[in-house]
Amino acid sequence: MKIVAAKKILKANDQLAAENRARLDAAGVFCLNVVGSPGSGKTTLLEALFAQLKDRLKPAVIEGDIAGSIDSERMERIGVPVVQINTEGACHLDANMIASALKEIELKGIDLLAIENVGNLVCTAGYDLGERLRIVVLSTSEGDDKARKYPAIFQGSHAMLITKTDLLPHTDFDLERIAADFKRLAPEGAVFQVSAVRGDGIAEAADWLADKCRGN
Ligand SMILES: Nc1nc2c(ncn2[C@@H]2O[C@H](COP(=O)(O)OP(=O)(O)OP(=O)(O)O)[C@@H](O)[C@H]2O)c(=O)[nH]1
Ligand SMILES: [Mg+2]
Repeated sequence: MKIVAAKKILKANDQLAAENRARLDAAGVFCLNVVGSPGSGKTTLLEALFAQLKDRLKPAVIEGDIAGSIDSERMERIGVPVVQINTEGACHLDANMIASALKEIELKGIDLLAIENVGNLVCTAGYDLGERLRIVVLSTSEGDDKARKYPAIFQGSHAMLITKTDLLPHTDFDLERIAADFKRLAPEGAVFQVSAVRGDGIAEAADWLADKCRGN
């Protein structure tokens, strides 16, 4: 019985996600779902990408957190329109939450809607939000075995952004190992190596994202 119920929830989520996607497509808004562990660098990466893209794209953000509005305040500080979702314990966003948040966003004039999911490599994998693209953020301090241990989240992602490359000299993180594991799980997936604090690799990742927004 429980398995059937879980399937029903996911089916209902898929339906709502399709509606979100249709709504965003109709408004000409490209939607990006950013997933990764707590502290992997998702917000810092978005800040760096938005700075790089400021003359090319007008972004908005939905921030998903269990509690608080720290990341939304960061977005407000850089002038990006933002809606905060507090999941109050849930370890992932779902399409219904996004549908509610969309009611609070003026989509006119927005090119890119980035959704920063709740920091989690497990639960976020099962929920389509209505995005066109999903990127998984993995920092060099988390270990290069994560694609083997949490394959689902890597499998469904269009790109893996390896963050905090400035810390590489202080870790045993093997870039080749994680890239090979990701390629096995997502053969078409792109891989970027970035340091958001130093700016390394941000231009390449931003160009790729801008291309995707243009439908390339
Ligand atoms: N050295 C280094 N630190 C970074 C980099 N990117 C982010 N950080 C630091 O990592 C910590 C977490 O960064 P956030 O961007 O808040 O991480 P997050 O994934 O958004 O975290 P949650 O939203 O809590 O899941 C902060 O102290 C950042 O300054 C980087 O490229 N290099
Ligand atoms: Mg964050």
